Amino acid sequence: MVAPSNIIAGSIVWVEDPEVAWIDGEVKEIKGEKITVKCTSGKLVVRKTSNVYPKDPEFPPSGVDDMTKLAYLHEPGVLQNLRCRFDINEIYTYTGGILIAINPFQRLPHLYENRVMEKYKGANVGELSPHPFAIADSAYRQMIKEQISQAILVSGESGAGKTESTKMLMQYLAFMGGRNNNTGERSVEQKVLESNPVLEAFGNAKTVRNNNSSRFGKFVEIQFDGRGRISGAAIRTYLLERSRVCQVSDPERNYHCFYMLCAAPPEDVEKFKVGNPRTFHYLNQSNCFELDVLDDSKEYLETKRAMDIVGINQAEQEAIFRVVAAILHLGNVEFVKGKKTDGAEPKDDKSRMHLKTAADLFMCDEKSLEDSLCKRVIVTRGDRITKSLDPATAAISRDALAKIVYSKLFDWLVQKINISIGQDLESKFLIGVLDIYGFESFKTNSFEQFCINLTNEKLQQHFNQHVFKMEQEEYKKEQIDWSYIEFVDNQDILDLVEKKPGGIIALLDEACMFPRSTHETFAEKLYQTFKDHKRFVKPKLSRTDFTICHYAGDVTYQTELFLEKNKDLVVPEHQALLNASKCSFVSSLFPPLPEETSKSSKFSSIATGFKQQLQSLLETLNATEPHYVRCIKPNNALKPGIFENNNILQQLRCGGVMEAIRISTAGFPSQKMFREFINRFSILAPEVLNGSYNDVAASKRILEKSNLSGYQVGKTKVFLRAGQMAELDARRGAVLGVSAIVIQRKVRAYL
Ligand code: AD9
Ligand code: MG
Repeated sequence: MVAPSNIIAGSIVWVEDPEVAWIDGEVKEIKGEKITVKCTSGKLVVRKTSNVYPKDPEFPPSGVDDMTKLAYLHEPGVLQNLRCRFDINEIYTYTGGILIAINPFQRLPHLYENRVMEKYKGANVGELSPHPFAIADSAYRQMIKEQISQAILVSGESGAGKTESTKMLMQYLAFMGGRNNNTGERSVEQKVLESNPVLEAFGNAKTVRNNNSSRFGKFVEIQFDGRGRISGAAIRTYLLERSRVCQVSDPERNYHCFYMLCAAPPEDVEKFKVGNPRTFHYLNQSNCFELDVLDDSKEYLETKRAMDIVGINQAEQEAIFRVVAAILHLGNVEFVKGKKTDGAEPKDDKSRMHLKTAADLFMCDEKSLEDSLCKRVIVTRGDRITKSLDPATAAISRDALAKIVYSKLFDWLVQKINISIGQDLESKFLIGVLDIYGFESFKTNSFEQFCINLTNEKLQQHFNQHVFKMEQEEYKKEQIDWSYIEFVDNQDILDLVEKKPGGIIALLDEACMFPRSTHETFAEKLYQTFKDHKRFVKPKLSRTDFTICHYAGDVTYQTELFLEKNKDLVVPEHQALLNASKCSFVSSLFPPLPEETSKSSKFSSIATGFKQQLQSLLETLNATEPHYVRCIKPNNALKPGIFENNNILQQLRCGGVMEAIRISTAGFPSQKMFREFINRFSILAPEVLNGSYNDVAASKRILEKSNLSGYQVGKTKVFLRAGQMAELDARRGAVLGVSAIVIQRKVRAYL
């Protein structure tokens, strides 16, 4: 490849740089395929022509609010634009229809005030600065106008700002669709908004990546009546991280609610028999107890207030916190080998005391609690034999009880909120907002990452289908000349994971059903089955890991805990114990099981359940018009003002932003029906309207006269390249004598 004609000696260009991703410099020499560039860092580098990109000499110092307006739309240009904007606290930027949101890691209250919402109400996308309010407004108006349900999909890695963006979207939708009610009763939208602090108290925790990390996925479906008023809502949650309840690594924390309860007013601390969080094993495995940004005692009261609003009454609140406290005490029960038998028993008086407190709080029998932790009943050929567990197994049983109780508690909260808000079964359409974990690739990746990355593959396919396939199909239908742009379809990865029979999940379920399977036999089976699959790799140095080549990069999974984590099993002894609780709340969490399942403790698969949940989510999404918000985390220090180029580029690639940019430049972002086009632009060639005229010929004539190039005329529409609509509008504006700038601004809505 020779140098692009616009690159000559003296040109200012971008070249790749290992540290800052892209650096600018001046071309010193061009020799065949090689270009020598003097970088602004002072370094002289030689690069292949194909890796050198022109830098826009006229680049506006504060960037552009839509990437499609960049004169040179390439990776370094995109990065430079985001950076310029970030430096002046312009954290939102469009890429055609996608909103890119960079986490500022500082409060920017002026961006989210009520008067800002007022401003966005009814404004066209593009008329005002990019903003989640603009996306929510456009979804709302499209719903009303076209009478179709909408979805806003918020994605990004942990700490990128998904939950904060989701809250703004919900706040705006509540503002648009709220009713003025004077009945004194809480409105649907109030309940919807207040569900956030409740779910965050029980489902969020401090992690290394985010001080308020959501450990579950969430889809909030806001239902509207025929007049566009909120009439109901439903919250669906996905896969709460259970292991955190009994296992926390420094410097992370357990779920916020545990610390809140320890910081409650003295009378509550006494009532629930809690105290210093440092005294609880489930909390003191980490040295982090307090957060600078979160006052646990204030949050306790706030959470209770929010619980009031969503319809959780005082008695229920008391039972909920009693269960939270019981879990803390349960965690402090340690086991040793008994003196009389080999079976486990509580280690000492302290452990006995915690066991008693846990039993009191669960309102169940102390001895039964001890037995459910230390013993198992085995039924063989009709005989019931009681077997004692060794201390290590008893500790595992204790943790299993804590996890299942907590996860049932969380599910109860979600269900309660849903009942209290109320569903509108007659609702005409809905707007769904999805806040779900982004792609994860860590040093060690387990079952959770496997499920999270499956989610992302599914959503990526949805995104692909929407942005790419729809676009291309439209071009095909219109029979316009269009060299198809390549995009990586990920159906093969989905097949590898999901196919039934034979996919990874199916093999995992099979392994879980055979008592003699281990993670080694599971891994071996994967290696045999997928040895020729191009998305599956057996890492050279491991006997039990496997690598999946995901759309966003390769991830190696450790199979060690896959089998255990996939089994959604309630130990029958735990079930029986809590079902017998004198507290109706606790016993309702463990309703009696049907005869059959309680006997055989039938295996139920978490991965398969999750796969079905995703399937149903996708079905909902497929019936909606999607909108996308891509959140970006500018640095791993979680600090304001730091913009890490390489890190950000990686996120733009994983989120499909670079691909979307490619199609919008390679393709035709502006499309107009002939009639509309002529109505709008005949002013540029008034002669076309003389006598009887033909739409195609008239449109062609207008375009020819405008001297644009690269556009296409299809069967029913005119297809314009990026920026051409603005160009035509500016000329139209000039003819009309209207300020071209105003017109251009309006035109962005069409891009
Ligand atoms: V996770 O996958 O749940 O771990 P999220 O949800 O992507 O993650 P979150 O919205 O919780 O991230 O944002 C992380 C933190 O960044 C917040 O607690 C805020 O302190 C900060 N943040 C995010 N967005 C904004 C914003 N628009 N303005 C100010 C923000 N601060
Ligand atoms: Mg979150």
